[in-house]
Amino acid sequence: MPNQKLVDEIIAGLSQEQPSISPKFFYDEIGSHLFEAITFLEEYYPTRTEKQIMMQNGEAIALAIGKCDVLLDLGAGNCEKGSALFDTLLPKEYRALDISKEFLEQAISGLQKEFPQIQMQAQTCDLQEEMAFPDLVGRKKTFFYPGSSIGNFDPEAALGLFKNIVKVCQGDGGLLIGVDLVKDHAVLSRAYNDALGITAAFNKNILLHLNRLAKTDFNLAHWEHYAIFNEQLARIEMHLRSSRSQVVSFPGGKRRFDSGALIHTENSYKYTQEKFESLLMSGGFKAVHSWTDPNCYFLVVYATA
Ligand code: AVJ
Repeated sequence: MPNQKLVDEIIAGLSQEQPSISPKFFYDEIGSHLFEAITFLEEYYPTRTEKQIMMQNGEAIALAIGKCDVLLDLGAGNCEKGSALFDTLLPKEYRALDISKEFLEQAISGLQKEFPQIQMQAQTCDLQEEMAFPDLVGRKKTFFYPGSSIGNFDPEAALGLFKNIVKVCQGDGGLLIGVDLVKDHAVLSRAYNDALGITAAFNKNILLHLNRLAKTDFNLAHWEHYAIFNEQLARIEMHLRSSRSQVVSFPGGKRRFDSGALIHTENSYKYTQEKFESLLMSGGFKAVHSWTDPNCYFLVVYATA
């Protein structure tokens, strides 16, 4: 059964004067694979740069974190990044969280065989909502939020997530997080306008996902990928642009789009190290340790709760 709450959210977003779709809807099965393909593109530096930072500073990161009782992987997906931490952090328990449990359960059943000593559990979680872990009270938590997924949140919403994590940690544990840094605009723009058109396919695929989820009737032939760096707000914006005047229908309504009309699909905020660290501190974290790459393209931070 489709999740009525998500369907309502989609219809409300499309009905706004400035229509938008939440980037969480990118990640159906095809979208998840297209994102994985993006991470292999020469133009898309974040994933490989973060991995490089993690590998080169693994010991220092483990030292900053200390004992890890429960590892909570936010937006775990295929659990590849989270499980890469097992050998250095040695968590007793691994909690994989994501918007859909299907992917997680597959990933976890494979991992469980490889790491029988770690207790594992999949849990659905929408990071736009308040998190609570009543079954983990009193246990030291290490939250893991890699990949600059935090860039999808407005700074105010990111602050809300940080406060939520600090609250749940109860003065023990913290957050290991990766974030993309402000850099040369051409480098940023290329990362979201790759020559192969994978990012364009990733962006347009959100409409196929909506057609299934919310029974909309988007015709992909009439939408174009559009991504720009908004310097004022320090964010990449992705949009879908209507290439002609058209009407899109959904159960209970329809919407007209003029030629050139935009649907906003994603913000990807970029930070300076100073701004990001001070946002974490404003969220209530007590200390931050940061690591970057030689080009200062990406930042990994451990924030102590
Ligand atoms: C997964 C949110 C970090 O913002 O770079 C990649 C998603 N969008 N190409 C990003 C994405 C277009 C990605 N995040």
